[in-house]
Formats: sequence, C-alpha cells, structure tokens
Amino acid sequence: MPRIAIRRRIATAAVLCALVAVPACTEQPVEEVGGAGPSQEPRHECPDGEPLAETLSNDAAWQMCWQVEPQRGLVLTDIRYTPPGREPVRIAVSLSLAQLEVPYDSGERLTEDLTDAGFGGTAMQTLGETECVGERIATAVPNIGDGTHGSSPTREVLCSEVRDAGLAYRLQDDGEVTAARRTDLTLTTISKVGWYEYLNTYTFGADGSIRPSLGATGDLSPVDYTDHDHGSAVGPGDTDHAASHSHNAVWRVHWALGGRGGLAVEQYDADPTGRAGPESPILAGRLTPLTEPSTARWTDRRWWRVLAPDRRNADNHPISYQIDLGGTDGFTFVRDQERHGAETGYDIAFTNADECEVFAVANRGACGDGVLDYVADGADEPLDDVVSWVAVGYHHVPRDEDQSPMEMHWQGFTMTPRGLLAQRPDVPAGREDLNGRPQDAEY
Ligand SMILES: [Cu+2]
Repeated sequence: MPRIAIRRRIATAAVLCALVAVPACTEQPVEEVGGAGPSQEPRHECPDGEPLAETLSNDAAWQMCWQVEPQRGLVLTDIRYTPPGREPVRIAVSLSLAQLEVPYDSGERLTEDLTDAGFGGTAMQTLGETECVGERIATAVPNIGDGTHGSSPTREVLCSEVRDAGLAYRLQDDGEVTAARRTDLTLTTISKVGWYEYLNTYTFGADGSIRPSLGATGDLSPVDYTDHDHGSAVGPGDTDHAASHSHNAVWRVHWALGGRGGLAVEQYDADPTGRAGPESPILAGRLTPLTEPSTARWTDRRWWRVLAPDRRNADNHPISYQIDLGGTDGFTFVRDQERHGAETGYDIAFTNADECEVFAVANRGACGDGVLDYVADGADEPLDDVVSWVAVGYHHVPRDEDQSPMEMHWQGFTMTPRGLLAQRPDVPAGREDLNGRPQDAEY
C-alpha cells in the first residue's frame, strides 16, 4: 500500500471518530434534521474499504464511501454532510455517472462509453503529481471485469483535493466587513476511453453543495474527419474538418435526505404574468409537485428540488436539495430516439430506486433499456425513494486549439441545499438572530 494511502487512513479514522462516535441507532427519519443531539444515523461503514472524510474551511465535513466499478467507474455511496457543530445528515445513497453517449454529427460513429468501454478497469488511469496536487488514494482495480479472473493491481486512481473556492460571503455593514473564504473537497478519477480522457469529478462545498462534472481532454479522434457541414477546419485553410459531436452525460443520484425513502419532488417555475407593478413586471413563481416518475425539460428560471416533507429544519421547512442545470445542451440519446421517437428527450427524470436500473440507456436486465422505460414502468407508483437522472450535454465543435492535447472542456450541474438548515451552516458572530424579516426599525 503506498505511503500516502496509509497516512490518509489514519487521518480518516480520527475524523470519523469525532463525527460518528455515537452507536448505531435506527433508520427512522428524524424530526428535526441537523440538530445538535445524539446522532440518528447508523455508523458509517463502507463495504469496500475506508470511508472518505474531509473537514472544510467552516468546520463542515463530508463523509462517503467510494468504489470503482468496471463500467460506471467511480461510484460514491452513503454520502453525508455534517454542518458545523451538528450531527451528520445523510444526503444520498449513491451518486455516479449513468451513461456517456458520444454521437458524431457526421452520423459515422456512436459510442455508449460506460457500457461499451467502461470507466473502470484498465481504462481508469493511475494518477501522478501533476494530475493530483492533493492526496492520491489507491484501491485494487481489476484488470478484467469484477476481478474474478485476472489480476487486480492496487493503484492510485482517486484524487482527493481540498481547494480554495473563493469568497463564501462578504457583508459590509456600518463600515465593518464580515467576510470568509471557503474550501471545496473535489474527488476525481481519470478514465481513458478511445482518444479521449475524461475527468470524472465531484465537488463538495463547505456550504453543502454538490457539483458533479465531467471534463474531457486527450485528443480529437484521428479517424473522424468529415466535410464542412459536419465539422470544422482545424488544419491549414479550409481543410481537415474534425467532426462535431456531442458528449451526452447522465448522472444518477439516489437521494436520502435524512434517510432513505419518504421523499418527494417538486418543479419550480416563474413566469411573466403580463402585468406590471409600479416598478417592475410581475412574475408568478410556484412549486409544482411531480408525484409520479416522470421526465422534464429545462427552461428559463426552472429548477427542481427533492424534499423530505416529514423531515424539517428549525424553521419547520422540509429539508431539500435544489437541482440546477443552468443552460446546458439538451439531448435525446440516439437509442432513445430509435426506440421511443425523436421527441422523447429529457433534461431530468425522476424514478423510484431500483438496483436493476443502473444505466440511463443501454441498461441490461429485465427492468428496461433505460430511463424512458423506468419512467413508463413506474408511472403509477408515487415517488418515494427518489432517484434523479440528470442529463447534461455538451455539443463539441472542434477548434484549432483542440490540437494538441485538447484543452479541458467541462459539463455538469449543481445540487444545493434548500432548507437543510434554518440558516446558513456557519453563521458568523453577530448574525445569529437574522432568520426572517429583520425587526430593526431602519428596515
Ligand atoms: Cu469532444
């Protein structure tokens, strides 16, 4: 075992003892989440090695288990966030990529990278000090399948970094500045699939936010050159048109807000009413429950949240996480177009958890080929044990600067706590009483 991994194990154990020294209790949902009383959460044990644990700038901590699977690559499980001075809250049962499809605009190539090639196994790269300035963590990665046959060398494949994430907040009040920077924990693996090398990165913020992202580098495919209409010239003059293509990624998030099950989903929209007040147009904002498994498209001002209606913060608001896509490139998987028609794409989908439902498309087993089947099959079951399938596309029109190697390009989305606590997790001195409309006369 490399030295770095041993050092990390000791640090991990110390942090864990501080965080979850309370004996296992029950899996019952808690009334108020993130309180300061005894932990309601079972002890954090990982089936496959040591937990990851990191305390960030504001004393918030993240803990989770991790493993490398042959197809999905990095899979994070039992993800918990501990706000400063409080007990850990379970956020997700699991989090991973669920598919990466790459169709070329020329129509000449299509790959479903997770199920065709896989992000684990020999595709998963050993990291060096340039790829990872944090801690490189080793695990046994089978060369073939699940390791039943062949060898499973222990390699440093996971990078854990705590990064400066800039300003967390700043407030100038009566000439006095209250400000803090924050750190983020990033976990990254690199998988080489064909000519591309993908960074599979998860960023966990001190504020409780989670940002899955996929970065691509490596080289443009040397065998996918096409004409002017389906690519762009990357060589001298109007020659050598590297084919445009899409990186169609879906992430699977199995939620556990304070405990598995008992969850619900809502969609937020704010639309112009056509009326105006004295100073500005009037918009009407609302949350609409999505009660059954369903798909949805992103549009301006739209976001979703997964909530635990029966688990409340100190303001008696249900704890929830908000899912923001931003303006990403929408897509419909090619296989979904062929099976379900061209108009069946989605930016997000919600289903109830089923261990057989692993891949967003090209799934194997009796539970369907992908998300559209899962949604149709579960259409009459109320959402409860919620899984989000988040689709984020990136249409890549090659540019001169992609040669060579290609500069990283990124795609991803953000999940942010919404009412996990009654206030920000790290209220600075003097701001403790600000929870709701200020009582001061000057307002
Ligand atoms: Cu690309």
